[in-house]
Amino acid sequence: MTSIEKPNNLLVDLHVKYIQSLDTKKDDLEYWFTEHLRLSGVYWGLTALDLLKNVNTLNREDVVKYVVSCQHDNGGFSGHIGHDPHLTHTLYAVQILVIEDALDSVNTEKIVEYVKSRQDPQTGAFTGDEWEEIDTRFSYCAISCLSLLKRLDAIDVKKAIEFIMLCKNFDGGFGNTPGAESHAGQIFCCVGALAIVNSLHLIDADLLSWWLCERQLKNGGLNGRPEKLEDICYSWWVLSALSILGRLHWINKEKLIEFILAAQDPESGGFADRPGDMVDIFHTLFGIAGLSLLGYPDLKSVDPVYCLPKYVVQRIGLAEKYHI
Ligand code: GRG
Ligand code: ZN
Repeated sequence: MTSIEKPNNLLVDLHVKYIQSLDTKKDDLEYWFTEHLRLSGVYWGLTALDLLKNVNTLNREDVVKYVVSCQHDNGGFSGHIGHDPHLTHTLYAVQILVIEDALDSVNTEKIVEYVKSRQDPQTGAFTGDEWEEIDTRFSYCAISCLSLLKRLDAIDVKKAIEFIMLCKNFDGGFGNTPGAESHAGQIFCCVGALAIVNSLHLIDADLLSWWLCERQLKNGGLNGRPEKLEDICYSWWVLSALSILGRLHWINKEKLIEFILAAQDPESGGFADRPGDMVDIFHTLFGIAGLSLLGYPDLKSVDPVYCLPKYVVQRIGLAEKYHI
């Protein structure tokens, strides 16, 4: 693609059509290769559609029925029917149900039990599933999920915070486990989780925000750590953290908007990881959510902590409390 062909405005109708088309591609090999990600795809697609003011494009009844079919006896949700439950998919399921205002369609007490069972009482860390991998991603999933269900009382929040703080590095950032390199994805998780449990004071906001705004490259895009390539999804992982820390103005917004818009497919809709690459639904959500954080016109506002439309978070009565 030459620079002349790069889109410079948001192709709303094409994105809606692109997301809608994903539902009907069951003959594609790609559909079966990504079967384990089906529930995530629904979360990414539905959230993107809602931000684009087109939430009704997906049939509510079908969406809710599908989510319900992914719940297991232990309360957790899997990425598709017949797969194993996982904490990440459990959060996505709850997020979808909150968007659709349909939490009453599932057994939420069972979800609480499942999330609680993933916490190690000794360290406060969370495992994603029965394979017991530990990661700050899972701390976020647990805390966000229980906060949406208003059941943070079910876990040891103090211990959960202690584990997250063990993953803090000298550069102000966070890694996936203690001692691991800072990465913007993990930073979103740790800052988001700390925001939910009113512990942003534990972060060195200036130091971390400096590291985050250094992620912007000459082409306007953001990378996830030093010496890495720019990628549209960091428009979410980096910007959400800067937004929670009240320092979104530390990056060049115009250049980033230009970079994000250039990653749209001008023919079939959707966003790629960077201009010229193939689109996918993951980068489509994070391109749109990034633009929403940047105040791009005609988009609903996104909540930087829950990665849900703000009106949805307000509807369930969760106060916006992300102030350092
Ligand atoms: C509700 C938005 C939301 C998230 C749920 C699953 C999760 C919680 C968060 C994931 C955070 C994370 C680790 C994001 C990073 C994803 C990513 C682009 C990984 C690529 O890492 P590398 O090392 O790529 O392959 P780089 O860019 O460093 O080369
Ligand atoms: Zn990416």
